Amino acid sequence: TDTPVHLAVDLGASSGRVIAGRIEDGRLQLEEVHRFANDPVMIQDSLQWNVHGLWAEILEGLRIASSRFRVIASVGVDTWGVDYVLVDENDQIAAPIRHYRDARNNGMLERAFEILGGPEEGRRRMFQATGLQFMQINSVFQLLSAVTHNERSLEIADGYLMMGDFFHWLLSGKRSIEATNASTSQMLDPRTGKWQMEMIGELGIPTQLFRPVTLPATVLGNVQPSVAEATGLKDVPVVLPATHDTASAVLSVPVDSFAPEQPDWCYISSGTWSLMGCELAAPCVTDLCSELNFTNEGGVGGSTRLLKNIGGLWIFQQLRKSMQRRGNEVTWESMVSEAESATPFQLLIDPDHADFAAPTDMLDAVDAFAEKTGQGKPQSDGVYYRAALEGLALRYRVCLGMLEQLVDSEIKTIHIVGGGTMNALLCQMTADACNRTVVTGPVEATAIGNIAMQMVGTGVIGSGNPQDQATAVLQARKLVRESFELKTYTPQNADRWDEPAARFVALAD
Ligand code: LFR
Repeated sequence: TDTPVHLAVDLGASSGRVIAGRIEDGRLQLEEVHRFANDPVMIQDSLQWNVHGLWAEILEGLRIASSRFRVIASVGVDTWGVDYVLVDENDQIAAPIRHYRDARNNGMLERAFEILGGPEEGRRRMFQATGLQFMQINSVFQLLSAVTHNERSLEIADGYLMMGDFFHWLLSGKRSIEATNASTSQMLDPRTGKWQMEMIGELGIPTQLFRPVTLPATVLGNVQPSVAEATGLKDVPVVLPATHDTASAVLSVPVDSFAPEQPDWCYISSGTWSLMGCELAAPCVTDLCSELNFTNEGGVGGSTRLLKNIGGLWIFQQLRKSMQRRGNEVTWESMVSEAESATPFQLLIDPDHADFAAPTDMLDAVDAFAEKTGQGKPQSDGVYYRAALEGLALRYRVCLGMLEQLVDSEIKTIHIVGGGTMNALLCQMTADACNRTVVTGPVEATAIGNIAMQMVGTGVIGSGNPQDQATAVLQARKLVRESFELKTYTPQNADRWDEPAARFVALAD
């Protein structure tokens, strides 16, 4: 047909895809054009992203799309957060492009606090300045590591791009730094959206790397000639979505409100990570927020994503890799069904424990954790899989309690979006552990949010004024409700989770 399609390039930490979206008969229709793995590589002693491979896959996806669809209205890229690319004045990549799980970030939190006034004062100042949860993956700690190691690239670099910006730069030849992903760097003021130059400078990070941020829905310009030639896309504008995948996913939560004053719903964007939180009109930079270690990331339409980063399906995914390494080709389905038949609560693990952040082998890491916490070696594979899922559900339960405290409101419904919604066992566990109704879907929330924002930028949805994004968000969410099937999970046997929850809290402390 001649209905214009918008192309979302959606890069997660484990896989990437190119998805086409168009409105047909009042419903948003998606079509997956291309899917590929995103596997980091060890180079010398550092873990890096294979950006050349990713770029080749993106071009391939765009080439397929351009041969399949007659009218392509726009293209935009969203990615995981925190990672970045430094470019120099000759438009060349100035430094290796590292993975946030790289070991060079170890110890950088303490170092940053020290520079900013000592363990307590430094921490307080940094939270006040940025409103972000402290995690050593955050860009600021990666950059501090580069400073600490005297990386010469910092001297020649003259631009800081985050991953989505990087691919937009390759697509259009234009540099931009999009607001939602920039907010994951721990260098932005969440109230103004401006860089905290003073703090950045104090940490020894060159301030000239940072240009003012650009808002989602901005039209960057057409794909550049070399891309047009490689893909067949001609005169197609690059339109900025919310380039942080989580921001795009939250845009697709199928509710009929936007940043409500008294939130009665929360979201979990469920993938390699689980991001659980509320959408607020303004950041919550309070002592309690700092104490509970929640984050204030930038959302669409100027909203704040108050959330907690939870180590999501990462452990479950890595257990599969461990099995494969042992010559055991397990599938997601078989893992879920073995988890289902395992006895509940035999082994409790904390998905946020540092031991699970980047182990060489996840199965060994779980064994070591079980041993060290006196829980004994799991007797079947299903116990490992079940523990990975139960640990998450228990973490959600704790997080929900904190969230209700922070927003001072009762959360009635948990909306789960993203790939994790396909794991029905985990969704039911979430309803049970949290004793709340869980609504799941859409599964492709990130790509949908990406496409929706491109539609705002090109005037397909919204009030016509790209600045008025509240209207556009409500419209996009209505479109999601009318286009995709949602599923409801009602809590069952919630009280069975009380005892393990108490054990879990003791374990995680
Ligand atoms: C989710 C996500 C999280 C971010 C983590 C690392 O894909 O973007 O929001 O904290 O990846 O970048």
